[in-house]
Amino acid sequence: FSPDAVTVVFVLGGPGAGKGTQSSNLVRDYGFNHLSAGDLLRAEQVRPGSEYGELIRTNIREGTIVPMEVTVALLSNAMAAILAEGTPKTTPARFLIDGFPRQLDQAHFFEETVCLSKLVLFLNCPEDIMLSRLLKRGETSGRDDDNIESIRKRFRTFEQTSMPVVREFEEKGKVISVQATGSVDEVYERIKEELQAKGV
Ligand code: UP5
Ligand code: MG
Repeated sequence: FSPDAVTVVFVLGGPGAGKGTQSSNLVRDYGFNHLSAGDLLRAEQVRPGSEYGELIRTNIREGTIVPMEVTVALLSNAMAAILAEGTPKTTPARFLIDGFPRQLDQAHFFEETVCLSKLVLFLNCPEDIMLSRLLKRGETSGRDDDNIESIRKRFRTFEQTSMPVVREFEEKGKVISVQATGSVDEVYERIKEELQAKGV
């Protein structure tokens, strides 16, 4: 597909910051299509015949990052499928890409081979709050990485590997940073205010 056909907003933030939750709000109110890199990887992990199942499983459990070729292919295929349906709610079609890019080389590779991002929504949340959200979700989520060992590893990867991505986009003036503490509604109000200020 042509880069002109799409507007991409990356949604970044630590594990449990609320990327998926707030993306759902934005889909409802702004006509975005939501693509969660983690959800796409989890679906690929269990897809019969996938050659990446074991690779994805191990990386998710260890909180490390799946090789970017796998993730970028899943994302661009998902975008192409939505465009091929021919029913985007807006022109250009708006995509929220949640939980990607998590490493500098992924950001560069995506923007060189798929399209440039317009904005980055960064959900800024302290670890203690993310930890309690994830432990609570872990009681029912069935996610392999919602346990204390994996959560600690995810936090480390986020700080060491993913925060540099946020900083690089910040230097380019693309980041909307929102405090992700408080209730879901409070966070969403802050997001809407910031988007309005940016003319989205
Ligand atoms: N919740 C949300 N907001 C709340 C609020 N304001 N107040 C109270 N509770 C709130 O929310 C987490 C939980 O908190 C939920 O129970 C929610 O109800 C509650 P959610 O919206 O799910 O947060 P999110 O930021 O989406 O958390 P998630 O756990 O999905 O973040 P991760 O970044 O850890 O997970 P992701 O699925 O993106 O990635 C998983 C793994 O996949 C990675 O660790 C990595 O191994 C792999 N991966 C890659 O390798 N490459 C990629 O590009 C992407 C992923
Ligand atoms: Mg998520």
